[in-house]
Amino acid sequence: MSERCDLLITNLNAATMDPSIAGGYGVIEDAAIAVTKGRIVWIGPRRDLPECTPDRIVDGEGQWATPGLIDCHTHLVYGGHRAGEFARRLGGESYEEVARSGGGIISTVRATRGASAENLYKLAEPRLHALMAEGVTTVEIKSGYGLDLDTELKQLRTARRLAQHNSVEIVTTCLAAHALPPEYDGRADEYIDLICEQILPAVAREQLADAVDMFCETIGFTVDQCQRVIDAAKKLDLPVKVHAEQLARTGATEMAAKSGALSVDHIEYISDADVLAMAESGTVAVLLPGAFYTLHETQVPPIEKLREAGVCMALATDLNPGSCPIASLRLMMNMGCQLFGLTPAEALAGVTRAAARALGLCCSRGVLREGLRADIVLWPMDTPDQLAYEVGALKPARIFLEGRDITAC
Ligand code: DI6
Ligand code: FE
Repeated sequence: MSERCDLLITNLNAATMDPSIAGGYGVIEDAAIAVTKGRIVWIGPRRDLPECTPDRIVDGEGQWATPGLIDCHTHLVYGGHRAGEFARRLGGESYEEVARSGGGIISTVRATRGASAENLYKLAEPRLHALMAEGVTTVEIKSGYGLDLDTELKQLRTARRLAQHNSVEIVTTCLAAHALPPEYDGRADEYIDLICEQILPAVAREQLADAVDMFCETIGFTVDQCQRVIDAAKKLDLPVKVHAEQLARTGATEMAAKSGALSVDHIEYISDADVLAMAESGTVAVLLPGAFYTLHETQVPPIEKLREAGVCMALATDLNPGSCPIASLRLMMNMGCQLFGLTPAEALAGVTRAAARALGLCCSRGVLREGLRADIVLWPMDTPDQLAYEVGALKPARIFLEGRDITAC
Protein backbone atom coordinates (compact mmCIF):
# COMPACT_ATOMS: atom_id res chain seq x y z
CA MET A 1 0.00 0.00 0.00
CA SER A 2 1.35 3.47 -0.85
CA GLU A 3 1.70 5.91 2.05
CA ARG A 4 -1.27 8.06 1.01
CA CYS A 5 -4.84 6.78 0.96
CA ASP A 6 -8.19 8.51 0.50
CA LEU A 7 -9.95 6.99 3.49
CA LEU A 8 -9.03 5.01 6.60
CA ILE A 9 -11.75 3.36 8.69
CA THR A 10 -10.46 2.09 12.05
CA ASN A 11 -11.70 0.79 15.40
CA LEU A 12 -14.12 -1.75 13.97
CA ASN A 13 -14.71 -5.49 13.70
CA ALA A 14 -14.89 -6.73 10.13
CA ALA A 15 -17.13 -9.56 8.88
CA THR A 16 -15.17 -9.73 5.63
CA MET A 17 -17.06 -12.77 4.21
CA ASP A 18 -13.68 -13.79 2.84
CA PRO A 19 -13.71 -17.63 2.55
CA SER A 20 -9.90 -17.68 2.99
CA ILE A 21 -10.36 -16.44 6.59
CA ALA A 22 -11.59 -19.11 9.03
CA GLY A 23 -15.18 -19.05 10.30
CA GLY A 24 -18.48 -18.35 8.54
CA TYR A 25 -17.98 -14.58 8.58
CA GLY A 26 -14.20 -14.30 7.98
CA VAL A 27 -13.90 -12.11 11.06
CA ILE A 28 -11.03 -9.65 11.71
CA GLU A 29 -11.37 -8.11 15.18
CA ASP A 30 -10.13 -4.61 15.93
CA ALA A 31 -9.54 -4.08 12.23
CA ALA A 32 -8.69 -1.18 9.92
CA ILE A 33 -9.61 -0.65 6.26
CA ALA A 34 -7.73 1.67 3.90
CA VAL A 35 -9.36 2.85 0.66
CA THR A 36 -7.97 4.58 -2.43
CA LYS A 37 -9.84 5.38 -5.66
CA GLY A 38 -12.91 3.46 -4.44
CA ARG A 39 -10.99 0.22 -3.83
CA ILE A 40 -9.84 -1.44 -0.62
CA VAL A 41 -6.03 -1.17 -0.63
CA TRP A 42 -5.48 -2.68 2.82
CA ILE A 43 -7.57 -4.58 5.36
CA GLY A 44 -6.34 -6.36 8.49
CA PRO A 45 -5.85 -6.09 12.27
CA ARG A 46 -5.31 -2.44 13.22
CA ARG A 47 -2.05 -3.33 15.00
CA ASP A 48 -0.60 -4.47 11.63
CA LEU A 49 -1.65 -1.34 9.72
CA PRO A 50 1.37 -0.04 7.73
CA GLU A 51 2.44 3.63 7.91
CA CYS A 52 -0.10 5.68 5.95
CA THR A 53 -1.43 9.23 5.66
CA PRO A 54 -5.14 9.12 4.95
CA ASP A 55 -6.98 12.19 3.60
CA ARG A 56 -9.87 11.18 5.82
CA ILE A 57 -10.21 9.01 8.94
CA VAL A 58 -13.51 7.50 10.07
CA ASP A 59 -13.77 6.08 13.61
CA GLY A 60 -15.79 2.89 13.43
CA GLU A 61 -16.65 3.26 17.12
CA GLY A 62 -16.26 -0.49 17.67
CA GLN A 63 -19.08 -1.27 15.21
CA TRP A 64 -19.15 -4.14 12.70
CA ALA A 65 -18.26 -3.69 9.01
CA THR A 66 -19.71 -5.95 6.32
CA PRO A 67 -19.58 -5.82 2.54
CA GLY A 68 -22.40 -3.78 1.01
CA LEU A 69 -25.44 -6.02 0.67
CA ILE A 70 -26.43 -7.26 -2.81
CA ASP A 71 -30.00 -8.04 -3.94
CA CYS A 72 -29.32 -10.27 -6.96
CA HIS A 73 -32.98 -10.86 -8.01
CA THR A 74 -35.70 -8.19 -8.27
CA HIS A 75 -38.51 -7.21 -10.63
CA LEU A 76 -38.89 -3.79 -8.98
CA VAL A 77 -39.81 -1.77 -12.08
CA TYR A 78 -43.54 -2.35 -12.76
CA GLY A 79 -46.87 -0.57 -13.01
CA GLY A 80 -49.90 -1.07 -10.78
CA HIS A 81 -50.20 -3.52 -7.87
CA ARG A 82 -51.88 -6.88 -7.25
CA ALA A 83 -53.49 -6.36 -3.84
CA GLY A 84 -56.78 -7.72 -5.20
CA GLU A 85 -55.15 -11.02 -6.08
CA PHE A 86 -53.60 -11.19 -2.62
CA ALA A 87 -57.14 -11.28 -1.24
CA ARG A 88 -58.18 -13.90 -3.80
CA ARG A 89 -55.27 -16.15 -2.81
CA LEU A 90 -56.11 -15.68 0.87
CA GLY A 91 -59.57 -16.83 -0.19
CA GLY A 92 -58.06 -20.11 -1.39
CA GLU A 93 -57.32 -19.55 -5.09
CA SER A 94 -53.84 -20.72 -6.17
CA TYR A 95 -51.26 -18.59 -7.97
CA GLU A 96 -51.68 -20.73 -11.09
CA GLU A 97 -55.50 -20.40 -11.03
CA VAL A 98 -55.26 -16.62 -10.77
CA ALA A 99 -52.73 -16.59 -13.64
CA ARG A 100 -54.90 -18.82 -15.82
CA SER A 101 -57.92 -16.59 -15.16
CA GLY A 102 -56.09 -13.69 -16.87
CA GLY A 103 -54.66 -12.24 -13.65
CA GLY A 104 -51.12 -12.76 -12.49
CA ILE A 105 -48.17 -11.51 -14.52
CA ILE A 106 -50.44 -10.48 -17.43
CA SER A 107 -52.37 -8.02 -15.25
CA THR A 108 -49.09 -6.31 -14.35
CA VAL A 109 -48.13 -6.35 -18.02
CA ARG A 110 -51.28 -4.38 -18.83
CA ALA A 111 -50.50 -1.82 -16.10
CA THR A 112 -46.84 -1.54 -17.13
CA ARG A 113 -47.64 -1.12 -20.84
CA GLY A 114 -50.09 1.62 -19.89
CA ALA A 115 -47.68 3.50 -17.61
CA SER A 116 -45.38 6.30 -18.83
CA ALA A 117 -41.63 5.91 -18.30
CA GLU A 118 -41.85 8.81 -15.84
CA ASN A 119 -44.56 7.08 -13.87
CA LEU A 120 -42.67 3.76 -13.84
CA TYR A 121 -39.66 5.62 -12.46
CA LYS A 122 -41.73 7.26 -9.72
CA LEU A 123 -43.27 3.92 -8.68
CA ALA A 124 -39.91 2.08 -8.67
CA GLU A 125 -37.77 4.59 -6.75
CA PRO A 126 -39.36 4.11 -3.29
CA ARG A 127 -38.90 0.32 -3.68
CA LEU A 128 -35.23 0.89 -4.50
CA HIS A 129 -34.83 3.30 -1.56
CA ALA A 130 -36.31 0.72 0.83
CA LEU A 131 -33.53 -1.69 -0.17
CA MET A 132 -30.82 1.00 -0.02
CA ALA A 133 -31.90 1.96 3.52
CA GLU A 134 -31.08 -1.61 4.56
CA GLY A 135 -27.46 -1.33 3.36
CA VAL A 136 -28.01 -2.68 -0.16
CA THR A 137 -25.33 -1.22 -2.47
CA THR A 138 -25.91 -3.41 -5.59
CA VAL A 139 -29.34 -4.32 -7.00
CA GLU A 140 -30.32 -6.47 -9.97
CA ILE A 141 -33.47 -5.33 -11.82
CA LYS A 142 -35.28 -7.46 -14.41
CA SER A 143 -37.69 -6.46 -17.14
CA GLY A 144 -40.45 -8.97 -17.92
CA TYR A 145 -43.64 -6.93 -17.54
CA GLY A 146 -43.60 -5.59 -21.07
CA LEU A 147 -43.48 -8.73 -23.25
CA ASP A 148 -43.19 -6.51 -26.33
CA LEU A 149 -40.22 -4.61 -27.73
CA ASP A 150 -41.17 -1.07 -26.64
CA THR A 151 -42.20 -1.87 -23.09
CA GLU A 152 -39.28 -4.19 -22.39
CA LEU A 153 -36.97 -1.37 -23.52
CA LYS A 154 -38.98 1.11 -21.42
CA GLN A 155 -38.50 -1.03 -18.30
CA LEU A 156 -34.75 -1.51 -18.87
CA ARG A 157 -34.19 2.20 -19.64
CA THR A 158 -36.03 3.04 -16.41
CA ALA A 159 -33.69 0.74 -14.47
CA ARG A 160 -30.64 2.40 -16.07
CA ARG A 161 -32.08 5.82 -15.19
CA LEU A 162 -32.57 4.78 -11.56
CA ALA A 163 -28.83 4.03 -11.48
CA GLN A 164 -27.99 7.51 -12.79
CA HIS A 165 -29.99 9.26 -10.07
CA ASN A 166 -29.34 7.07 -7.01
CA SER A 167 -26.23 6.14 -5.02
CA VAL A 168 -26.45 2.44 -5.75
CA GLU A 169 -25.10 0.06 -8.36
CA ILE A 170 -27.80 -1.40 -10.64
CA VAL A 171 -27.36 -4.33 -13.02
CA THR A 172 -30.16 -5.16 -15.42
CA THR A 173 -31.55 -8.40 -16.85
CA CYS A 174 -33.87 -8.87 -19.84
CA LEU A 175 -36.70 -11.25 -18.82
CA ALA A 176 -38.84 -10.93 -21.95
CA ALA A 177 -39.39 -14.72 -21.60
CA HIS A 178 -41.42 -14.17 -18.42
CA ALA A 179 -44.89 -15.03 -19.69
CA LEU A 180 -46.78 -15.33 -22.98
CA PRO A 181 -48.37 -12.01 -23.95
CA PRO A 182 -52.12 -12.23 -24.78
CA GLU A 183 -51.50 -11.22 -28.40
CA TYR A 184 -49.47 -14.41 -28.84
CA ASP A 185 -52.00 -16.72 -27.21
CA GLY A 186 -51.39 -20.28 -28.51
CA ARG A 187 -48.32 -19.09 -30.48
CA ALA A 188 -45.54 -19.40 -27.90
CA ASP A 189 -42.88 -20.42 -30.42
CA GLU A 190 -43.56 -17.29 -32.47
CA TYR A 191 -43.17 -15.16 -29.33
CA ILE A 192 -39.82 -16.87 -28.71
CA ASP A 193 -38.92 -15.87 -32.30
CA LEU A 194 -39.72 -12.25 -31.41
CA ILE A 195 -37.50 -12.43 -28.33
CA CYS A 196 -34.57 -14.05 -30.16
CA GLU A 197 -34.77 -12.07 -33.41
CA GLN A 198 -35.93 -8.62 -32.26
CA ILE A 199 -36.03 -7.96 -28.50
CA LEU A 200 -32.62 -9.36 -27.46
CA PRO A 201 -30.73 -7.83 -30.44
CA ALA A 202 -32.32 -4.41 -29.71
CA VAL A 203 -31.49 -4.69 -26.02
CA ALA A 204 -27.89 -5.63 -26.87
CA ARG A 205 -27.52 -2.79 -29.38
CA GLU A 206 -28.50 -0.27 -26.68
CA GLN A 207 -26.52 -2.15 -24.00
CA LEU A 208 -29.61 -2.14 -21.79
CA ALA A 209 -29.06 -5.55 -20.20
CA ASP A 210 -26.17 -7.26 -18.40
CA ALA A 211 -27.83 -10.70 -18.58
CA VAL A 212 -30.85 -12.60 -19.94
CA ASP A 213 -33.37 -14.54 -17.83
CA MET A 214 -36.39 -16.79 -18.52
CA PHE A 215 -39.29 -18.43 -16.65
CA CYS A 216 -38.95 -22.15 -17.39
CA GLU A 217 -42.09 -23.51 -15.79
CA THR A 218 -45.44 -25.19 -16.35
CA ILE A 219 -47.10 -21.73 -16.54
CA GLY A 220 -44.03 -20.19 -18.27
CA PHE A 221 -41.95 -21.56 -21.19
CA THR A 222 -40.71 -25.07 -22.00
CA VAL A 223 -37.11 -26.28 -21.78
CA ASP A 224 -36.85 -26.26 -25.59
CA GLN A 225 -38.17 -22.71 -25.85
CA CYS A 226 -35.81 -21.56 -23.09
CA GLN A 227 -32.85 -23.30 -24.75
CA ARG A 228 -33.53 -21.13 -27.82
CA VAL A 229 -33.44 -17.99 -25.65
CA ILE A 230 -30.16 -19.17 -24.08
CA ASP A 231 -28.62 -19.77 -27.52
CA ALA A 232 -29.70 -16.32 -28.72
CA ALA A 233 -28.26 -14.69 -25.57
CA LYS A 234 -24.97 -16.50 -26.03
CA LYS A 235 -24.71 -15.23 -29.61
CA LEU A 236 -24.93 -11.71 -28.11
CA ASP A 237 -22.35 -12.55 -25.40
CA LEU A 238 -24.93 -12.08 -22.67
CA PRO A 239 -24.77 -14.40 -19.64
CA VAL A 240 -27.95 -16.25 -18.64
CA LYS A 241 -29.99 -16.93 -15.50
CA VAL A 242 -33.08 -19.14 -15.23
CA HIS A 243 -36.20 -19.11 -13.03
CA ALA A 244 -36.16 -22.86 -12.51
CA GLU A 245 -38.09 -25.62 -10.73
CA GLN A 246 -40.24 -23.14 -8.78
CA LEU A 247 -43.56 -25.00 -9.10
CA ALA A 248 -42.50 -28.43 -10.49
CA ARG A 249 -39.48 -30.30 -11.85
CA THR A 250 -39.13 -29.42 -15.55
CA GLY A 251 -35.45 -30.06 -16.41
CA ALA A 252 -34.74 -26.30 -16.35
CA THR A 253 -31.84 -26.56 -13.88
CA GLU A 254 -30.22 -29.36 -15.87
CA MET A 255 -30.50 -27.21 -19.05
CA ALA A 256 -29.15 -24.14 -17.23
CA ALA A 257 -26.18 -25.97 -15.70
CA LYS A 258 -25.29 -27.51 -19.08
CA SER A 259 -25.44 -24.00 -20.59
CA GLY A 260 -23.14 -22.55 -17.91
CA ALA A 261 -25.83 -20.28 -16.48
CA LEU A 262 -24.79 -17.79 -13.79
CA SER A 263 -27.69 -18.87 -11.58
CA VAL A 264 -30.89 -20.83 -11.24
CA ASP A 265 -33.47 -19.10 -9.08
CA HIS A 266 -36.26 -20.54 -6.85
CA ILE A 267 -35.30 -24.30 -7.27
CA GLU A 268 -37.79 -25.74 -4.75
CA TYR A 269 -38.38 -28.84 -6.94
CA ILE A 270 -34.83 -29.70 -8.07
CA SER A 271 -33.61 -33.33 -8.06
CA ASP A 272 -30.39 -34.82 -6.67
CA ALA A 273 -29.02 -34.95 -10.22
CA ASP A 274 -29.75 -31.21 -10.59
CA VAL A 275 -27.74 -30.50 -7.42
CA LEU A 276 -24.76 -32.38 -8.84
CA ALA A 277 -25.09 -30.60 -12.19
CA MET A 278 -24.97 -27.22 -10.40
CA ALA A 279 -21.95 -28.27 -8.33
CA GLU A 280 -20.15 -29.27 -11.52
CA SER A 281 -21.01 -26.14 -13.55
CA GLY A 282 -20.58 -23.68 -10.68
CA THR A 283 -24.09 -22.35 -11.29
CA VAL A 284 -25.29 -20.43 -8.21
CA ALA A 285 -28.51 -21.43 -6.39
CA VAL A 286 -30.56 -18.26 -5.75
CA LEU A 287 -33.00 -18.96 -2.92
CA LEU A 288 -36.17 -16.85 -2.80
CA PRO A 289 -37.92 -17.49 0.55
CA GLY A 290 -40.23 -14.49 0.11
CA ALA A 291 -41.96 -16.09 -2.90
CA PHE A 292 -42.06 -19.43 -1.03
CA TYR A 293 -43.80 -17.66 1.88
CA THR A 294 -46.18 -15.55 -0.24
CA LEU A 295 -47.30 -18.51 -2.38
CA HIS A 296 -47.76 -20.73 0.71
CA GLU A 297 -45.31 -23.18 -0.86
CA THR A 298 -44.40 -26.23 1.25
CA GLN A 299 -41.59 -27.80 -0.80
CA VAL A 300 -38.32 -26.46 0.67
CA PRO A 301 -35.24 -26.42 -1.62
CA PRO A 302 -32.78 -29.27 -0.68
CA ILE A 303 -30.47 -27.06 1.39
CA GLU A 304 -28.52 -29.90 3.05
CA LYS A 305 -27.79 -31.55 -0.33
CA LEU A 306 -26.74 -28.19 -1.83
CA ARG A 307 -24.50 -27.57 1.19
CA GLU A 308 -22.91 -31.06 0.98
CA ALA A 309 -22.31 -30.67 -2.77
CA GLY A 310 -20.64 -27.28 -2.18
CA VAL A 311 -23.17 -25.39 -4.31
CA CYS A 312 -22.95 -21.62 -3.78
CA MET A 313 -26.25 -20.44 -2.21
CA ALA A 314 -27.43 -16.85 -2.65
CA LEU A 315 -30.52 -15.16 -1.19
CA ALA A 316 -32.62 -12.41 -2.76
CA THR A 317 -35.95 -10.61 -2.44
CA ASP A 318 -37.55 -11.46 -5.84
CA LEU A 319 -39.32 -8.15 -5.23
CA ASN A 320 -42.37 -8.27 -7.55
CA PRO A 321 -46.10 -7.48 -7.31
CA GLY A 322 -47.31 -11.09 -7.46
CA SER A 323 -45.21 -13.58 -5.57
CA CYS A 324 -43.14 -11.27 -3.32
CA PRO A 325 -44.28 -7.67 -2.79
CA ILE A 326 -41.68 -7.39 0.05
CA ALA A 327 -38.94 -4.73 -0.25
CA SER A 328 -36.69 -6.13 2.51
CA LEU A 329 -33.50 -8.14 1.92
CA ARG A 330 -32.95 -8.38 5.69
CA LEU A 331 -36.32 -10.11 6.07
CA MET A 332 -35.17 -12.57 3.38
CA MET A 333 -32.08 -13.31 5.51
CA ASN A 334 -34.37 -14.09 8.44
CA MET A 335 -36.69 -16.21 6.28
CA GLY A 336 -33.71 -18.02 4.72
CA CYS A 337 -32.84 -19.17 8.23
CA GLN A 338 -36.35 -19.71 9.59
CA LEU A 339 -37.99 -21.31 6.52
CA PHE A 340 -35.05 -22.92 4.69
CA GLY A 341 -32.64 -23.77 7.56
CA LEU A 342 -29.68 -21.62 6.53
CA THR A 343 -27.27 -20.53 9.26
CA PRO A 344 -27.02 -16.76 9.95
CA ALA A 345 -23.52 -16.81 8.40
CA GLU A 346 -24.88 -18.55 5.26
CA ALA A 347 -27.62 -15.93 5.11
CA LEU A 348 -25.07 -13.09 5.10
CA ALA A 349 -22.91 -14.91 2.55
CA GLY A 350 -26.09 -15.29 0.50
CA VAL A 351 -26.57 -11.52 0.20
CA THR A 352 -22.88 -10.68 -0.26
CA ARG A 353 -20.31 -13.14 -1.68
CA ALA A 354 -22.77 -15.60 -3.27
CA ALA A 355 -25.04 -12.84 -4.62
CA ALA A 356 -22.05 -11.21 -6.32
CA ARG A 357 -21.29 -14.55 -7.97
CA ALA A 358 -24.90 -14.95 -9.12
CA LEU A 359 -24.43 -11.66 -11.00
CA GLY A 360 -20.98 -12.53 -12.37
CA LEU A 361 -19.51 -9.72 -10.19
CA CYS A 362 -17.44 -11.68 -7.66
CA CYS A 363 -14.21 -10.13 -8.96
CA SER A 364 -15.35 -6.66 -7.89
CA ARG A 365 -17.51 -6.98 -4.73
CA GLY A 366 -19.25 -9.10 -2.13
CA VAL A 367 -16.15 -9.56 0.10
CA LEU A 368 -14.06 -7.06 2.09
CA ARG A 369 -10.70 -7.84 0.49
CA GLU A 370 -7.82 -5.88 -1.04
CA GLY A 371 -8.52 -4.93 -4.66
CA LEU A 372 -12.32 -5.11 -4.36
CA ARG A 373 -14.77 -2.22 -4.32
CA ALA A 374 -15.01 -0.34 -1.04
CA ASP A 375 -18.77 -1.01 -0.69
CA ILE A 376 -18.83 -1.12 3.11
CA VAL A 377 -21.63 -0.96 5.69
CA LEU A 378 -21.08 -0.21 9.40
CA TRP A 379 -23.63 -1.75 11.81
CA PRO A 380 -24.23 -0.85 15.48
CA MET A 381 -24.38 -4.49 16.65
CA ASP A 382 -22.57 -6.97 18.90
CA THR A 383 -22.48 -9.92 16.50
CA PRO A 384 -23.14 -10.38 12.73
CA ASP A 385 -25.75 -13.01 13.67
CA GLN A 386 -28.02 -10.05 14.46
CA LEU A 387 -28.41 -9.29 10.72
CA ALA A 388 -30.48 -12.45 10.16
CA TYR A 389 -31.91 -12.57 13.70
CA GLU A 390 -33.67 -9.20 13.79
CA VAL A 391 -35.55 -7.16 11.17
CA GLY A 392 -36.51 -3.48 11.18
CA ALA A 393 -34.80 -1.75 14.11
CA LEU A 394 -31.16 -2.60 13.34
CA LYS A 395 -30.21 -0.18 10.58
CA PRO A 396 -26.85 0.71 9.01
CA ALA A 397 -24.91 3.45 10.88
CA ARG A 398 -22.75 4.27 7.81
CA ILE A 399 -22.81 3.18 4.17
CA PHE A 400 -19.87 3.61 1.78
CA LEU A 401 -20.23 3.11 -1.98
CA GLU A 402 -16.81 2.76 -3.62
CA GLY A 403 -15.39 4.56 -0.57
CA ARG A 404 -17.87 7.44 -0.90
CA ASP A 405 -19.92 8.05 2.28
CA ILE A 406 -23.53 7.83 1.05
CA THR A 407 -25.11 7.45 4.51
CA ALA A 408 -27.10 10.66 4.17
CA CYS A 409 -28.05 10.08 0.48
N1 DI6 B 1 -41.75 -16.45 -10.72
C1 DI6 B 1 -42.25 -15.68 -9.76
O1 DI6 B 1 -42.50 -16.00 -8.64
C2 DI6 B 1 -42.44 -14.32 -10.32
N2 DI6 B 1 -41.98 -14.48 -11.64
C3 DI6 B 1 -41.58 -15.72 -11.83
O2 DI6 B 1 -41.10 -16.11 -12.85
C4 DI6 B 1 -43.87 -13.88 -10.23
C5 DI6 B 1 -44.12 -12.62 -10.95
C6 DI6 B 1 -45.52 -12.10 -10.80
O3 DI6 B 1 -46.38 -12.81 -10.31
O4 DI6 B 1 -45.72 -10.92 -11.17
FE1 FE C 1 -38.29 -13.70 -10.00
